[in-house]
Amino acid sequence: MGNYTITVLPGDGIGPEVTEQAILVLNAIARRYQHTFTYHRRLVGVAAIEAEGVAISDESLEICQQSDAILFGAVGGISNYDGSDKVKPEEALFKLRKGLQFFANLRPVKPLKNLLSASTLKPEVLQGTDLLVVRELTGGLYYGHLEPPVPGKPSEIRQTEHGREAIDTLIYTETEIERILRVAFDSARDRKQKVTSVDKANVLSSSVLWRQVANRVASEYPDVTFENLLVDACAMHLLRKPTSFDVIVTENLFGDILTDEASMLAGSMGMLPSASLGTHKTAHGRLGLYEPIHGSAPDIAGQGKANPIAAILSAAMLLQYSLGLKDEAAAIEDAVTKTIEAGYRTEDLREAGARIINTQQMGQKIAAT
Ligand code: GGG
Repeated sequence: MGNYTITVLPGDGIGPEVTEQAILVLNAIARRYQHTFTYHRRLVGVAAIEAEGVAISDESLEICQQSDAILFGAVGGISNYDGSDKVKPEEALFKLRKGLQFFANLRPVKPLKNLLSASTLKPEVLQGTDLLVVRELTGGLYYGHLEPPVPGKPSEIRQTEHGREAIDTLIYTETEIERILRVAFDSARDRKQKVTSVDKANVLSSSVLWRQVANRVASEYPDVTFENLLVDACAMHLLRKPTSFDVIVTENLFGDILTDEASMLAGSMGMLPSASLGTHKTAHGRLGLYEPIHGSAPDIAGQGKANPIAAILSAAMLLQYSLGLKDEAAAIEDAVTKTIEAGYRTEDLREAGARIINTQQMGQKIAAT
């Protein structure tokens, strides 16, 4: 029985509709276990740009920092990404991650038994898949800086005497690499004791440093099986033999791409939750940001087609990691499994014999289970 404050950032596109279902489920948990969740709703992304002129306001950032946890939907509008947007809605996420130092992004991938046939992979290849991608979240190409550094400008397109050129920089300090590797090794100790560090050390200097640090940290965890793997090989093995992985640790952009690929092992992008954690402490544990890995999918927004399960499982991670409510988190995971076992599916998981329901109905089914 406890009182907790949760900042809710629904965002754009399908963000608000999936986040509402996560709140419905959290409220069911609050009733069952007699907790009080107080929600502070704030604008982010396109919604914030239109109302406040920025992707996330300083006041919203402050409210996030004061709360026990942050529940995030998705950001992004209809854009052709040709540089014509004055302010990018995605900046909200980058500011939150950097500002609150959420350097570790945990993305579990565990296909549900009854969804094995929903994947494009054969069920016998998927059977037993249970992996965790630990994505570094506050460094790499997302946050590189120009030399000399220009504040707030990780990259640019510039005019030279030979025409235009574009520059992005990929920078990692040894400290940044070491702290994310330790998250991976510590996580592996609670799982199947295996870590795969993914890099591109045959090409990138940042990956050579990454590999040197990984080898050193690995030597401190003799109980954990360790391997280095090139990112291209990892992309292939995820489809060939996903059961060979336990914890995958990798840099920011590789982690973003590999987890979109890995989501198809679980049947859909709409199935994968995530937790972004740092070192900021709260009265109840660690401050964290919880969001589905999918984006705002503006093409299906408002049609009831979005799968809220990734958002609902993100709420379960919020209970576990930030509020320390493990039984309550397990109750949500159990309700999701049972709802899927009962044959209910959203549009993204359509298959023969499925009982197709909409976003809201899926939230209600899970909340009532
Ligand atoms: N819920 C995830 C989301 O909104 N994704 C949009 C996005 O811009 N993602 C970039 C990233 O996660 O690095």
